[in-house]
This record gives sequence, structure tokens and C-alpha cells, in this order.
Amino acid sequence: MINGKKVVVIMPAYNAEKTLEKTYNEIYQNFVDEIILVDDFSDDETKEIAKRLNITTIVHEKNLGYGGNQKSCYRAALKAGADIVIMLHPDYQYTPKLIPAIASMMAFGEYDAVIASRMLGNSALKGGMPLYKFISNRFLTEFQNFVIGEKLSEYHTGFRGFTREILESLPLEDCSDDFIFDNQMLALILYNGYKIGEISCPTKYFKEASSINFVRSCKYGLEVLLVSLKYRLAKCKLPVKLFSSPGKKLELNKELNYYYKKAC
Ligand SMILES: Nc1nc2c(ncn2[C@@H]2O[C@H](COP(=O)(O)OP(=O)(O)O)[C@@H](O)[C@H]2O)c(=O)[nH]1
Ligand SMILES: [Mg+2]
Repeated sequence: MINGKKVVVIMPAYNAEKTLEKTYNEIYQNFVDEIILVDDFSDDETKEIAKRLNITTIVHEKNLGYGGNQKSCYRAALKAGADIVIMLHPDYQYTPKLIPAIASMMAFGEYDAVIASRMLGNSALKGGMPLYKFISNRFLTEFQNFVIGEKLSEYHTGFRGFTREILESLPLEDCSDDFIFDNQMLALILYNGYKIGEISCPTKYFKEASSINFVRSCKYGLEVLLVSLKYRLAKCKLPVKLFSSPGKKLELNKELNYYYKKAC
């Protein structure tokens, strides 16, 4: 708990057996009330390791994709009574040591969402981010900031925090089940007038921390351009799916398939 707010860490996992334990070991648990992992039908030992680490583990019976995985994570966190949810990739790319700082930025009412940015400061390339990802990130960020009229240092980090209100109020069920989910969610947060705070975060690139290939990155990049344009059109009062209509909020009565539930 921080300031009386229940803090839940969620980890959308896919083939994370080599990095999960290291990530978990760096979560300072004094402030964290619960950790929930959703395994998106990995073909490695992710769920077994999660259980051994005493992490509440939910499994998908088929691969739903990165966005589909996050939807399950947020449903589970809301059901667990979370006031603040921290999304952390279990691939040991971001430092979990920043969780208390990120949660505090929301727990005292200052922000509705927080991103741990690799682009504040100068650490992304030093941490091994491939040059093409760095340049794409810079370009997409500048483009998106310009089109939607915001000023974030990046929109693509895998370490973020959200208040319960955001998870309950936005039409997240209508967002993609693929990687573009992350970008749609940030765009929706801004579209609806919520405040996003940023904190600088070191990043590490190594084989297990980065599996998205060039082709998937290109698809993601094009989708980011599209999300930005849709945002602008919707702000101009044109009917645009996801932004204009009320949309579908997270369905909390959807069944979650618990593989292991930590005893309270
Ligand atoms: N659910 C799901 N997650 C995936 C898939 N591929 C990658 N991921 C996860 O998506 C996140 C981001 O992918 P990653 O390869 O680390 O991207 P990068 O670090 O930005 O290069 C990681 O937590 C991966 O485990 C997939 O097919 N399904
Ligand atoms: Mg990664």
C-alpha cells in the first residue's frame, strides 16, 4: 500500500522463463500488495516458474497476443481490488526498483498514469537499444506529439502505471489484442483528459529482452501513425472508432483461468 492505495504489479508474460525470476527478485515488495502474471500460452516453463515464485498466475488456453494478455492482466488486477496497477514486462528490460516511485506519483493524486521512459536522459542507446528502434521511437514520438498536441518523451515503453479509474473507464476491450494496444491505451488516456507523468528509466537490451523483429516493428510503427491521425480526426468531431463512441470497457465477468493463486 502507498497512501492507503492498493498496489498491484501485473506482468504480461510470453516465454519469459529465462528472465522472470531476475525481474521478480528486484520487485521491492514492501509497497506491493499483489503480483499477477498472465501467461499467454508460452511454450516454455514460464507458468511453472511463476508458481514456484508464489506469483498468482493466470494462463491463456491459446495465444491471444500482447494486447489480449494485458486485458487479462487488468481484469485480474481490478478483481483483486487494485487502486494502482503497475505493468512491468517480465523480460528484465526495465528496472523494477522504480515501482515505488511510479506508484507514488499516482497514489498522492498527482497523476492518473505514469510511464517509465527510456528517452528521458541518454540511456537508451547505452542500454543497447538497436539504432533503428531508437530512430523509429524518436520519429514516432515526435510525430505523435505533433499530431495530438502533447509532449511525452516516448509512447512505447513496457513499464507503465495506471489508476483504477483509468482501467475502469476507458474502452480497453475495444483496443487491439496485438502490440498496438499500448499506444491505443495512451492515446485514449490523453483523449479523455487524464494526466500522464513520466519518470526516467534505464533499459537493457539482450536476446531474451527483445523478440519483436523488424517486420513486426514496421507494422507497429504504421499503426502508431494511424492511431495518432484517428485521435486528431476524433478531436475534430469526426466519428472515429475507439475514440468517438463510448466503446466497450473491460469485461470483468469474463472467466480468468487461474493456474495458481497465491494464498492471501
Ligand atoms: N502475449 C504475447 N506477448 C508477446 C509476444 N511476443 C512478445 N511478447 C511480449 O511483448 C513484450 C514486448 O516484446 P519485446 O520483444 O520485449 O519488445 P521490445 O523489448 O520492445 O523489443 C514482452 O514482454 C514479450 O514477452 C506474443 O506473441 N504474445
Ligand atoms: Mg522487451
